This record gives sequence, C-alpha cells and structure tokens, in this order.
Amino acid sequence: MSYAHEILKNLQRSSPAQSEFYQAAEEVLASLGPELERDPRYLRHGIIERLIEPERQILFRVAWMDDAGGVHVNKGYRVQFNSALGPYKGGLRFHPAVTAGVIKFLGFEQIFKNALTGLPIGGAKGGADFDPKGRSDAEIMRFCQAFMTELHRHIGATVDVPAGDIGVGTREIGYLYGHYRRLSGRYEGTITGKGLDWGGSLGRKQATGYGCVYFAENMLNARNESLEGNTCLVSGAGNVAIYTIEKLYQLGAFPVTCSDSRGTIHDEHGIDLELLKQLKEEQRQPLSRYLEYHPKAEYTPAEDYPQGGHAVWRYSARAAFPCATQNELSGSDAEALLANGIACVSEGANMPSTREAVERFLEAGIAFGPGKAANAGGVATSQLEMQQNAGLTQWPLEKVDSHLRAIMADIFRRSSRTAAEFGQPSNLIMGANITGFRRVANAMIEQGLF
Ligand code: NDP
Ligand code: 2IT
Repeated sequence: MSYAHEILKNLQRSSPAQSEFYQAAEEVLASLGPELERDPRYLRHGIIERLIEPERQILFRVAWMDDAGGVHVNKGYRVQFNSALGPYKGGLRFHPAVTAGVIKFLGFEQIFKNALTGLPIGGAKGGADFDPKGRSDAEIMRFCQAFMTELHRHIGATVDVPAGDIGVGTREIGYLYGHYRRLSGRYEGTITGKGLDWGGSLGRKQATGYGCVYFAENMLNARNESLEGNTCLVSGAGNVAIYTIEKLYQLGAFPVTCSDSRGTIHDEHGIDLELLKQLKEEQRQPLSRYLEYHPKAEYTPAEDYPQGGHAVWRYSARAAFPCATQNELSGSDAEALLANGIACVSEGANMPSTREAVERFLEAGIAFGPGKAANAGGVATSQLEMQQNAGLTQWPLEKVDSHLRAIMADIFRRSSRTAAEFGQPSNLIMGANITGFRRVANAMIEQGLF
C-alpha cells in the first residue's frame, strides 16, 4: 500500500464519516507525491501525519431563544488547523449542512490557501449547523451572541481571526464582533469583514469575487485569451457570486446565470446585477423573484436536480465560475461544459467541483483554477484588514485593490511555475498544492516538532 493510501485509510478509521474531509485530503495527497519523493525531509519529519491532524478542535453547545420564547440548541465548531505561518485565520459558516467533516475540509483547504497568499496567516474554520433562513434579525443577533459567548475565549487579533462564509455576512459579523467587544473589552482586529465605519477594509466585501475573476483573467492571458466579450456562467447568488458578476461586467464579459439553493436563473440579456443585489444582498428573497422583473428570463427549480447541483452548467459559455458550495459541479456537468466549448473554470467556492469533474477538466487541458488558489483573494484581503487594524488606519480602495490584483497574479505565477517544475505547467491543482505545502511544511520543520 502506498504512503498516501495508508494515511487516508488511517484517517477514515480514526475520523469516521467525514467524506468531504477525505475528499480534500485525498486531492492534496495525490498531488504531493512527486514533491515527497524529491525532498525526503517531509517524510522524516512526519509532516503529512501532522498536517492532517488539526492542532485543536473546539466543539461547543450554542443555546439560544427564538422570538416566541422557544429554546434551540445548535452545534458550534472552531477547528484551529495549523498555525505554522501565523495566527489561525478562516471563516465561519452557518448552514444546516455543517458537520465536523465539513468544517475540517474547509479548515484543511484554508491551510494551503492561506500559505499561497504569501501572507503570515495559519489555517482555521468554524461555524454552526444553524439555519439562518426565515429567522428575524433579533433571532440572528441572539444566535450570534450565544455563539460568541463561547468562541470569544479561543480567539484574538494575534491568536485566531474568524471572518464570514456561507450564511455569515456583514450583519452576522456585526453581531459577532459587537459581542466579542462586550466580552473582551477590546477594540481590535479579531474578526475581519467588519463594517467600513467600525474597522472594516474597503474592498473586503468584493475581494473573493473580484479575485476569482482576476485569477481567471491571469489563466486566460497566459493562453493568449481574455474574458472580454465572452459569455460566462456563475452559480450562487451570495457574496462571492455577486462580486464575481460585477467584476465580469467591468472586464467586458457577459455573465448569464446565477443560482440559489432553490433554483437557477438564465438571462440571455445578461444578469441584472442591481436587481440581484437588491433581492439577495438587501432583501434576502428567493432568486425566483427575478422573474417578476424579467419575465423572459428562464428559471429552473432545484427540484429538477434531485442529486444536488443545478442547471447552471447546462448552458453554453467560454468561462465558468462555481460560487455556491462544495460538490455543486459533477462529472456529467463537467462533460456538458466541455461539450459546449468551455475554456476556463475558476472556483469561487471551496471544492465546488467533484473529483470526477476535476479529472475531466485536467484531461481536457482547459484553464482550471482550483478554489484554494482562485478564491484566495477573500482571505488575502482579510489579512490586509488585519494589517490596517494593527496600524489603526484605513487604506483607500485603490491600494487594497492593487494589492489584491498583485496577490492573485502572484498566486497564479508561483503555482504555474511549480507545476512546470514537474512537467505539468497547466496543472494548477498540483502547482497550488505543492506551492502552499512547501511554505507550511518548511515552517513546521524549522520550528521543531509539536
Ligand atoms: P453566501 O451565503 O453569501 O452565498 C451562498 C450562495 O450559495 C447562496 O446563493 C446560497 O443559496 C447558495 N448555496 C449555499 N449552499 C447551497 C447548496 N447546498 N445548494 C445550492 N446552493 C447553495 O456565501 P458566500 O458567497 O460567502 O460563499 C460561497 C462559497 O464561496 C462557499 O463555498 C464559501 O466557502 C466560498 N468562499 C467564500 C469566501 C468569502 O469571502 N465569503 C472566501 C472564499 C471562499 P441561498 O441564497 O438559497 O442560501
Ligand atoms: O473560505 C474562505 O477563504 C473564507 N471564507 C474567507 C476567510 C477569511 O478569513 O476571510
């Protein structure tokens, strides 16, 4: 049995029923093989065994009261995965499908993503199996306060710095940060994605989506192509999807789809971005209401996709941006995209493409940007927010955006260069995994065993 196989088998035995975590670990281990052969220090120092075991996992009860006085209990998580490169850093996800395995997959990916940014941040993730849908503002606030009542003792500006993810946007960050301040008595950069008047960074809200499009443009430019004038597919209708669509328009591309958990919109005239922001960002409405304003757009309900995923990938386009959730793009979706002439896939979400889909894209040799590279602009800009908080200052938007552009270009350049070292210049999965791994692994070796 190979070394990687043995590690994965042990993982399944010691951490049962965490399929998303195995999937993420398997993908990373599969691409590290040649690097582990090249440098025997990694095996000697037990780097892989240490990397796949979180440094600390916090699991806690979150008890809160709804507006009618009913008591609810949710599971809260913070997985502090690796701190070799800096304070733990990563988002919080509030979604009913959250489990320990989901948080571990996200935390594991975050280690390599954060390493790729070149900035001093370790990897972590957290969240709760709480469903914010249909809850009043007061209920959301009480939940966030209950969650922070436990979390606050484990975080700090140089210890662990949470941020948003699915179900955690500016509103939730506000309630979380407010309660953190109340409990700790400190006004410091312990959470990122804050409001612009109370410590937030200009450009953080837009950063993941913008960064994901910058990454696609880097990949296409290296192939003497660009996004300009091209039809694009976007899934999701949340923070990442909205600002992916905004940047696509700014670069002269033409996004025609978006989706939420209930269905998909295809608008051949291009997605109405202002309407999308109004419906999803401001009013938290179902996407189907788009049809009230654009009756000629096409709407496909999620029920038509009982295995998960959505209709987005059935349309024809040159570039695709999966920006909703994990495993939302299957092997057959990848085949449909390829048959329709897709040239570029840039992952705004974390692990949105299944194993089978990734294999199809690599075989076809299209420009494929894996999430840990393509969506790293969000966490990178979070780190810029930490820098601003530490310096008690706020940078102009142009400065943040020029840093973001440079970071995305640098991630692309370094990942491509590493992939080329191993004779596979267009395999950015291998390139990103090995580039991120080297930085963390070397820091772990140099800092001694723990
Ligand atoms: P949001 O909560 O703002 O939006 C998520 C969107 O995806 C919503 O439209 C939601 O639909 C849809 N969605 C969520 N779960 C499902 C599901 N199971 N099936 C179908 N649709 C679903 O989250 P973000 O935009 O912040 O996050 C999207 C992805 O990007 C996630 O994978 C996240 O980990 C990743 N990411 C986010 C970063 C950030 O800075 N926010 C940074 C890097 C990666 P509905 O509206 O119905 O809930
Ligand atoms: O997946 C991610 O990178 C995020 N949700 C953002 C993390 C962060 O700390 O900004």
